Amino acid sequence: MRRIRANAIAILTVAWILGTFYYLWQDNKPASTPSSSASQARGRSHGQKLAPGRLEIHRDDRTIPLIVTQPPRTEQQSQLLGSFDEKAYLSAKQLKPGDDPYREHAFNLQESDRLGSERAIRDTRHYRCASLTYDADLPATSIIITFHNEARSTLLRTIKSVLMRSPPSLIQEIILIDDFSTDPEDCQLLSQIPKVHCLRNIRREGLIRSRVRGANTASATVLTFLDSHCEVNADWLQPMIQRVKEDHTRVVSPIIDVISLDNFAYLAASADLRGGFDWSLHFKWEQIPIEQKMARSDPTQPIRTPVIAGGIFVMDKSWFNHLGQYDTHMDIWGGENFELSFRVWMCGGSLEILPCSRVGHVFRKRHPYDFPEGNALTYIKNTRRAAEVWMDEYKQYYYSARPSAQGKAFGSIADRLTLRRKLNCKPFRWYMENVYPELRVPEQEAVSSVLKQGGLCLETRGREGLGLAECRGAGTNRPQSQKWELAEPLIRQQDLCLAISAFTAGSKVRMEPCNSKEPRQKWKPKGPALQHMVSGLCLDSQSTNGPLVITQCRPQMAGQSWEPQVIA
Ligand code: UD2
Ligand code: MN
Repeated sequence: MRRIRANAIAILTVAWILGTFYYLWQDNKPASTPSSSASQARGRSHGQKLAPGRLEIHRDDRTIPLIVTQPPRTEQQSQLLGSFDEKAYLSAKQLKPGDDPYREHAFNLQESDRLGSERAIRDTRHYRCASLTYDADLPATSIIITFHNEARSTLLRTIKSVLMRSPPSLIQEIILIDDFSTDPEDCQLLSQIPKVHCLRNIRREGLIRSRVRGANTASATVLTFLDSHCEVNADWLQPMIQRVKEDHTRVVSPIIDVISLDNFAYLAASADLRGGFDWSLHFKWEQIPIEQKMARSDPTQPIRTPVIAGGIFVMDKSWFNHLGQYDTHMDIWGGENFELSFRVWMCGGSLEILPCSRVGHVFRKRHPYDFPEGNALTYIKNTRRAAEVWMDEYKQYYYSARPSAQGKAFGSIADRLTLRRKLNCKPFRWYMENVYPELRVPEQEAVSSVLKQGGLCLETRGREGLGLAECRGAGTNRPQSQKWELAEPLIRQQDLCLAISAFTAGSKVRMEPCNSKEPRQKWKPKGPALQHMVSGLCLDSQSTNGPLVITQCRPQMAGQSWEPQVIA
């Protein structure tokens, strides 16, 4: 009896060990079959086990549901693709053994090909997004995808992800613009897929003119632009069309998730970012300003953005046309996102990023294609056009940040200036003040002057003191104590600035460490006088020997008359 029991325990133990080994072996099996979505998801999810359906992971005190989007079943698949022979399309272009998988597309082509045309990706939205509802009668959209020598596997995955993860009724058509790729079949063959149309440029136009061509043939009332190496995520389209339906002047973007250019893992991007730029017109992602972040109680709310990245957005077609589409004198790539963003904001619209819409994109480190006029010159031409048409007096900062742009050809902008006038757009100053106040205006280049009153000069005495004294030296030989920089609103001498001691008439004026945010240090010219901006009182020498004070402005009085004279 005892022996039987011992044997039974031994058999159960062995079975348990074998079972465990089998389970672990299954779990570590590489994702080799592209159609096996469960193993795909597992392979790319950094150790979290994902399977189609709803799972939950527990992190700290929060429960985060993970919804893995389902690939369609085979019969759905054949309906989606019509007569298109996917296998033949993909296998006609294969990486040859020994080829550098990064050479042609600046991403790992081998990995992209291996993934096949569909895969499950993680639903990267905030969990609250899944419970939002949208109007049942949303308008359909035309999807516009322009490409130049895109890899077949990434292009097809872009299209299939749209067909798989959008309500069919919202997809009016998918318009591909083949921007004179080497092989016309890359595009032509795809038009066998229902709803997919292919337009081929007879010469290289660049993405800007190609998108305009696509938009001009679109039959839906809403346009959706995508790059040719994207994967759209669950419910990506409804939030964007909803916002545009509610207000046609909104131009909306998804959060752009990252598809790794090395292993094609689908990675969630931060939901706290918006689009920004520096004065050289270089796009960057930046944190939402802290006050806005604090005010966001609902993570599903749209994020206002000063600019969009450019590739992925939804816009009402008649609004796109009304606002002048794109500047079609821009070539190949770059700058069009600034031009569009400035125009939308300044001419009565708005730009936003919708956190409940997610689209993955393969971000690359270099352009895989050539620029007929050279990369740098093209970027300068395009951004110069944007700066010249839209940035008013602020364009000087663009030129200081990008000195090489000066003197470079950028063509005629007469038509775009006419458009700006016709649309009655606001000045760039308005954009700076209302849309992007966080963009710091560079400090004015300091010019040294003397501040003369009659034959006397304003000078510093000791660390804090001030007074009038005979002007000494000439030109650059002036003593340091009589040299002033008028860097509005500051009046500075090295690191010290002219400041009032109190806001009332008669208060003394002295020197203190500069701080451009300090109200006591802010001045502006008022005729020949220097007015303190906050108190409204003017710098007054009263008598040549007395202390400097602020008094009621009477610019015609000798004691308030300051004549700045630039030192050569
Ligand atoms: C970003 C945008 C891109 C565009 C660009 C600035 C995203 C995700 N991408 O650069 O859409 O706004 O900034 O101009 O926001 N293409 C052509 N013809 C050409 C060159 C490119 O059709 O001569 C296609 C290309 O195949 C791709 C799209 O235009 O589908 C954008 O080009 P990209 O992917 O090289 O640009 P990207 O993502 O670096
Ligand atoms: Mn791209």
